[in-house]
Amino acid sequence: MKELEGIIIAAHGRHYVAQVSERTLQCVTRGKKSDVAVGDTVFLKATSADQAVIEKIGDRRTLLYRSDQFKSKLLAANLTRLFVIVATEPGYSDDLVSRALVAAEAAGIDAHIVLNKADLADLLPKTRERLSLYASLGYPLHEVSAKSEPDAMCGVLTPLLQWHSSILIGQSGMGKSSIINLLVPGADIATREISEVLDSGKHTTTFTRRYSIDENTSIIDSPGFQEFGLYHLSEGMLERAFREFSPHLGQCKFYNCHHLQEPGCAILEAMEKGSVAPMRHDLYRQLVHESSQKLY
Ligand SMILES: Nc1nc2c(ncn2[C@@H]2O[C@H](COP(=O)(O)OP(=O)(O)OP(=O)(O)O)[C@@H](O)[C@H]2O)c(=O)[nH]1
Ligand SMILES: [Mg+2]
Ligand SMILES: [Zn+2]
Repeated sequence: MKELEGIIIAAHGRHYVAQVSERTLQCVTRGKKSDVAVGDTVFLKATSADQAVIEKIGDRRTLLYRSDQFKSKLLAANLTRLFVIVATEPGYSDDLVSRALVAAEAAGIDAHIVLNKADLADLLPKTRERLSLYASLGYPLHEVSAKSEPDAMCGVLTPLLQWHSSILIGQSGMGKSSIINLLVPGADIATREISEVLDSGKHTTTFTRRYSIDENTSIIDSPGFQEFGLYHLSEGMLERAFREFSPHLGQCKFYNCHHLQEPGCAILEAMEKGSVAPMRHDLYRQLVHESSQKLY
């Protein structure tokens, strides 16, 4: 059979769905391979009218992934922009927000933060205050309410999506799917159809799904995460993924400084002076530790 070229639009474990022109095909990889991500360009061999085997993956522009001690898990390929979605309620974890930002930096993906559920007014001042740290680092922060101000929300986000391959990531319940359903009319229906194929169907998102908005614009919904391991990032990658470190890199007394406890460390000095947040440095320390624990 002839080779088909498609794009992976959904992934659930080792099962994938590819879009090939107007058709969607269920795909598997050969053997035990699971190195395919949503957003990948793939070359397929059809095995029936609606099934195919992934023969080859096209070159990737970017690759977003998580990892634990033993293996890495691909989140999406060819992204150019990432939105970390947080909400007034349920509460979000700063550790996870920063991890997502670090992952984006390391992958070369432009990161924004979206504060959803701004309609929950009681919680808004406190949440804004907590998020000011990221804004001070230069991450654009957008305040929206998918529920009470859907048009305003689309007005803020739609221009940011244009010409980009974007993903929404964040913890469960922050409103990622609610936002996507407003940005992509019909997304919920498409999701339900794929849920049947991939065997889920619950309210919470259980698989990663890409929607095409136009030829040059797409957006990916992803399941909420509770952890975001970054064992795959080396120390050298980590120090560059914390953007507030960059003015100080190369200024330490020792050229091979780990920025953990070394005398004359410019990053530690910056933290003492208040220009590096202790919370961010704690995460850096934790990630350096994770990096040293990697077993693959
Ligand atoms: N008050 C309020 N509730 C909202 C808003 N946006 C979404 N919600 C509600 O928040 C809940 C979770 O929304 P989802 O869109 O399913 O959240 P999600 O981030 O996709 O969650 P997972 O798929 O589990 O990761 C739903 O009950 C939504 O109705 C908002 O702007 N304000
Ligand atoms: Mg969801
Ligand atoms: Zn240092």
